[in-house]
Amino acid sequence: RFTTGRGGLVKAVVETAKAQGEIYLHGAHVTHFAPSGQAPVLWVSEQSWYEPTKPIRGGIPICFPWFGGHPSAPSQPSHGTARITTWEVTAVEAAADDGVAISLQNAIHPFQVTYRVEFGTELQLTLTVELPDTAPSPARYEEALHTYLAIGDIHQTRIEGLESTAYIDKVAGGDRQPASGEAIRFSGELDRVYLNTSGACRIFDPLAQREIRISKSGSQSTVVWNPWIGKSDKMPDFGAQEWTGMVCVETANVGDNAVEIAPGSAHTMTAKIQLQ
Ligand code: TA6
Repeated sequence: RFTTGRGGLVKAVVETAKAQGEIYLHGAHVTHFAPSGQAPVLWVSEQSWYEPTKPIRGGIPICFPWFGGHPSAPSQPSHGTARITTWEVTAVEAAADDGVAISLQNAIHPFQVTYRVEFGTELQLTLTVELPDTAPSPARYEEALHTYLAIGDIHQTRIEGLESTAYIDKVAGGDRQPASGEAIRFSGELDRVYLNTSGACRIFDPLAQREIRISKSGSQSTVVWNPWIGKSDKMPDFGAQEWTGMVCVETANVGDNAVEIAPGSAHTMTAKIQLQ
């Protein structure tokens, strides 16, 4: 079944033999993924906006064509325009594991962007960016699938897979830190951009008794973020105490890993989110 909701919110209710659940797309923004019999994998704030010109606080917003603040125009929206513009649904088709795949496209100058969300017993996201051959020169962009995962308790959560990767610590003013050599644990706001890493991450959630694995291709950066109480209290679209039940693990190409493509070429980034 495929129904269209308000404000560009598209709700895909997947009723198939193996993978019963729902995904919602707000402008190509998956906000819900719950394989049959499982608690939701993605987190969305109870206080989120659902307005076409505002990003949803949760799910998997697409950050594109820049990450964070605009490099030269501070008045531009945080994390680019992809997550606050309307995308055209170009296909809804059967996929593996009796799942469904939804394809969308958007033109974000000077790029043509296509996005495919494949919902089965796992969630597969494919973002392809093309630069038309009519473009006068190569073009550079940043991208991130800003994935908000639902977890039982951030205090007990640990993330493995990034121990041997240097990172930029945005809480420490953007200092570059060497690889930590240990799993990520949380005891305060954590906002890190891991660079030059193509490996998978595993998110261990003891309270919910589950492990989520995120593998990727075409991505060199991984962003990990929890705002903790101080930062989340300052965000009107973030409910009180919600910070304990979420963590962002983002498949990305940002900063030194930004992508540059020539006219007539394309680049694809994929992420696969699996419950172990
Ligand atoms: O991905 C982490 C981050 O860049 C944080 O620094 C924080 O700003 C977060 O994204 C949320 O950004 P937003 O613009 O959605 O409020």
